[in-house]
Amino acid sequence: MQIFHNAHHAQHAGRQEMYRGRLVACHEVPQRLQHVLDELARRPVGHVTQPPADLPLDVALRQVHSADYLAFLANAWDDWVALDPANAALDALPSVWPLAARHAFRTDTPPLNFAARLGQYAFDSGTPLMAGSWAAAQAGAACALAAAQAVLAGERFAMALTRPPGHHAGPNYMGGYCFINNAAVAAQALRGGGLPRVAVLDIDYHHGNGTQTIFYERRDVLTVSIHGDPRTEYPFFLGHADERGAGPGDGFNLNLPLPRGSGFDVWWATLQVALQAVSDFAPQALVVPLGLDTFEGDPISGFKLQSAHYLQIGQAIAQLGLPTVLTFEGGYAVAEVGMNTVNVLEGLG
Ligand code: OKP
Ligand code: ZN
Repeated sequence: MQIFHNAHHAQHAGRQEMYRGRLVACHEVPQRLQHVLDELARRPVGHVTQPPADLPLDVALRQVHSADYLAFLANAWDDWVALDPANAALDALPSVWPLAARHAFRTDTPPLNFAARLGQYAFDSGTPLMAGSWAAAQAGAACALAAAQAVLAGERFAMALTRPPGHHAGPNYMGGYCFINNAAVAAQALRGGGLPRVAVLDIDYHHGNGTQTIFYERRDVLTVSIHGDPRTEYPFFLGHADERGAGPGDGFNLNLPLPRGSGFDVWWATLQVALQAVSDFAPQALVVPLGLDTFEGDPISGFKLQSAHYLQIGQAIAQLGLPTVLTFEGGYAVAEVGMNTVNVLEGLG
């Protein structure tokens, strides 16, 4: 398999995220990716390479994100520093939001103040934006695009090995450590390459709210997600079982929330439901937003999967028989994330 590695990922290295009234050290750290690369050096299950420089990235980004959001991201760091030169020493975090409520706040008159603009385009205060975040996110999207192109060219498996992750980023917002939705970029590129139907199977601990929303009204991209029940788990405000898609996309979104504390037996049984839904859709390709935060040792998540289970998960994905792009999402047990990731890749066969 081809593994496209984001050589620019470390330009994004947030210092602190807001958590329950205090700033805590970021969980989504550059060492996560380094551990995967180190494990791949020990167990070379694929060819680690970098995306070509001449990809049509801007077009690919505009197919899944709005132009105003992309312009916001491109200028965000400069605007943050312009707000106050002292901000150059700080990560940008939002602290005010246009909460959706009747007769309350307006977003039809875009604010000029950057602190307000940050709140307009970010849905949490856990996603620090810094000088290199846009460059790192763009280079990551290039990995996703390259992985899709590799699959279109006949590769059975390809992976975008990148951070920051992507599955929480929506059409016009960042959040959940995510800026650009790499899985959506890959799925859309597979569609653009002429495949009529593409399925997304999100197995990160957290609901892939961004991917769901991007494809919610479409029947050409099936989105399936197994995740912690949003009644108790992040991102809280999306990911319920009754979200089935809308308009022409009605019936083409499947959420399989599980209680915090679920172990492998219930997770595995739920995976069979997800795999059956993917099979029934009869797609020509699959995208797997791969989070390793289902691991029992994950510090911010609540499932209890063990390292050996990731081999089985890889095998089950491979048994679908589909050309598959994987994107690297969560997984915050940093010392184990390399082993668990490469276990999935080894299981693919
Ligand atoms: C991103 B991905 C924990 C607070 C939760 C957001 C979690 C984002 C997860 N202290 N903060 O889906 O792994
Ligand atoms: Zn996650």
